[in-house]
Amino acid sequence: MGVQETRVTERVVDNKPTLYGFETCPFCWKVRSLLNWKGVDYRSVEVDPMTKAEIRWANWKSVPVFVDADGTQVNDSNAILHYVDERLGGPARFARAGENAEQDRWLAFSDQTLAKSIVAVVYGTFRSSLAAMAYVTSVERFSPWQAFKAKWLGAVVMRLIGRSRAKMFDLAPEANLAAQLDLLSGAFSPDFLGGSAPDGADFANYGILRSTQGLRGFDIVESHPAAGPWYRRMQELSAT
Ligand SMILES: N[C@@H](CCC(=O)N[C@@H](CS)C(=O)NCC(=O)O)C(=O)O
Repeated sequence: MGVQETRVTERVVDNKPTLYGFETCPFCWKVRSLLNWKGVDYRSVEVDPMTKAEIRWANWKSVPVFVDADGTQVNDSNAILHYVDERLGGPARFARAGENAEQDRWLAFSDQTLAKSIVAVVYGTFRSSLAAMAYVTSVERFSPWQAFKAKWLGAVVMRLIGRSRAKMFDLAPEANLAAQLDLLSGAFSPDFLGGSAPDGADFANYGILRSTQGLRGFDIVESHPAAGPWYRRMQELSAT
């Protein structure tokens, strides 16, 4: 987790900071939105979701993996947000881990609560799970046969994961997502979690929600009286 000691300069594309990820990964959207907002010129490498061959070197099993232009490797989305903010795209715009308890709290919320809440909704029925996997397999790097397998098998597996995520919450998935958005938006002060400008937690939570655009549950985000307008503000300023 975090910044790695060994430089991996051979993983840098075009001498630019390089993001290894999946197009549909919620945790990758966190990083993309921050990189865009800070105007960082970066490259993306699309990782094959079945083999993850493109990150076999990384000694880390999930995406995103970030490699700075000097070969510095950073693992885990929240750690990458801090690294990018501290090192790239001009002055730092928000506090580092441990310096702002509120930001730390909402960064953790993005992974521990919001990400799990959206999975419970997106994969809340077999039909929605199949629709999500149809989308995922149409945009990710799959061969036609892999895509077919991943769509149907993935829909079953993800439906089971959706069910297990739903069990983590007292409310039904849709009501739970709305309640989590109530909680999140209660912390806007007034426009963003960070105040009048976004902080790391805004990008973390926005990124998670951004990955649901076009999928089951996105209407709950869009129509939420406070989270909807905040989502649109985040989308506009990050141009994602
Ligand atoms: N805590 C990690 C979670 C990342 C994560 O779960 N990524 C998923 C894609 S959305 C992944 O790579 N899953 C494949 C695997 O874990 O094998 C982060 O924030 O970066």
